[in-house]
Amino acid sequence: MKKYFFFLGWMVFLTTACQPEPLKVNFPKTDLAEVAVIPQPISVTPTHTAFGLHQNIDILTNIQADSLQELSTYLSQSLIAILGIPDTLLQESPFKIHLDINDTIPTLDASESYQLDIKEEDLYIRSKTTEGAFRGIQTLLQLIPEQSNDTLAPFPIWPVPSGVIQDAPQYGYRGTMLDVARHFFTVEEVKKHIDILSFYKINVLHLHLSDDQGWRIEIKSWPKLAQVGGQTEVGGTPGGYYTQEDYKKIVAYAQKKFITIVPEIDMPGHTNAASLAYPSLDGTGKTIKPYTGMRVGFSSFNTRDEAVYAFIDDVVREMAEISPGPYFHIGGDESHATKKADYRYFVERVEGIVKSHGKRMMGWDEIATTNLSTSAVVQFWNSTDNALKATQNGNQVLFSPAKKMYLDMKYDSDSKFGLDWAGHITVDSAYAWYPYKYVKGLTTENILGLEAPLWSETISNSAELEYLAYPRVIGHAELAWSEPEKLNWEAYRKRLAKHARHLERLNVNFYRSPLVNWE
Ligand code: TNX
Repeated sequence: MKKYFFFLGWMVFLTTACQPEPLKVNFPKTDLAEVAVIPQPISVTPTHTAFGLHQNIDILTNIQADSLQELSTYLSQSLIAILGIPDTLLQESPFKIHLDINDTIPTLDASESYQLDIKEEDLYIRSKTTEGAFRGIQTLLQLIPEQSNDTLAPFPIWPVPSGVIQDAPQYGYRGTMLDVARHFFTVEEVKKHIDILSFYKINVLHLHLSDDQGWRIEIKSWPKLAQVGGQTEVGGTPGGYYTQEDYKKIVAYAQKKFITIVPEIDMPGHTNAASLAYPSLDGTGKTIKPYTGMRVGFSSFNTRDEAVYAFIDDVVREMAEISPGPYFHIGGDESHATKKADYRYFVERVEGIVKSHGKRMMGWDEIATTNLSTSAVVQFWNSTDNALKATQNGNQVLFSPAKKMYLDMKYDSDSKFGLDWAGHITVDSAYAWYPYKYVKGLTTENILGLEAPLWSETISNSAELEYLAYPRVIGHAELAWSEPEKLNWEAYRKRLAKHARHLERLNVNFYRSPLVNWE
């Protein structure tokens, strides 16, 4: 059993021996139920003492598996960063964090469920899968007090309140979308976003990789898509694109944080950049020029040209090869320059292509007006009719109603960035609603999950992205994870206030909404 240990800085000064002194500490009374955890767990049972987190902690894993060793390293690195303690050194300690993967605990049925069992000298993170353990680690990181207690021992201790937490998500799909087409975001910017999202147990990042203003992913069989289509963005600034190597880096980074990347190639509308690169794709007959404005609905592929489907087959194949997740998103929104019958024909053909490459098709809610197979996922953003039509057809619906979940809507008229066509979305309005009650006739069973889209017409860097996304997406993360009976704005508001320290540590430029008394 491989073990990871924390360097015991103080010991080096006190003694050269490698045995830590027994630590007998009288912890002040703690209350696990008082700690602000977001998303709120299913059950929290305090036992009013504490686990003495300090520099010398032994992290143990119960089975030999590379994935668990990786997780153990991730946990030790996270603790080093949060506590600001020296790097690891192999050293035994009576204080142990146990990463236990166990198939037999009945309360841990779902793949993401976990249990934290926190005692004075042992802290157990139990789960059925490494994914569950990763979610449990996020909870543990939120339990660490901001300040160490330096009076309990000759070295700092961060007392983690003791007790038991049982947890599992409400929805298996808890996502957010980033539009890298209207403005390009670098690999590093996307990685930073992933770090913050994973802290709140978000498990899907949907990348909107193409639109009228830009094509952002290298397709080797059609190189001009990125080379020509990738040059522009909204406002006329230089765009950019991901090479396939870049994209793989994003996918791999996300995977380590148990986030699935969903690639979207938007079509048959929103295709000006693609048609700029290869004018034969166009179905509007207009001269294609670079587009850097903010209008929608003017472009279309030629849906009756076989060569267009050969092109799409190449694109989907190349994307499927570098996207390990189960989904491929075809867009399908606002195809106002495509005739209705052509649109239907197009979506049905493309669903066949997506399936032939082993992926499950996703599309914006307009695709519900076509003849879909039941495996397709309909992303409800605008039309409740389309959402209902989807469920009547047996399709699962991904919830992204613009009035509640569009992260690109302004908070209020003073917001520095954002649009307002779906209204202003305050932090409480984004949180205080129930997805399963939002569309009459739709129940929890019809809902695959939630996804908060961030369109990027008005934002172009991490600071602006974070201003719009945070804290609203944190509320969406709780809506998607926690049981509906637990959702309560007043209680959430108080917990969110206590998360300023976490967001500051993660260097997030979050919007300090006046509705929250930030601590
Ligand atoms: C609608 S939502 C769009 C996007 C825009 C967004 C701006 C959707 C499927 N289409 O093309 O960027 O509004 O809020």
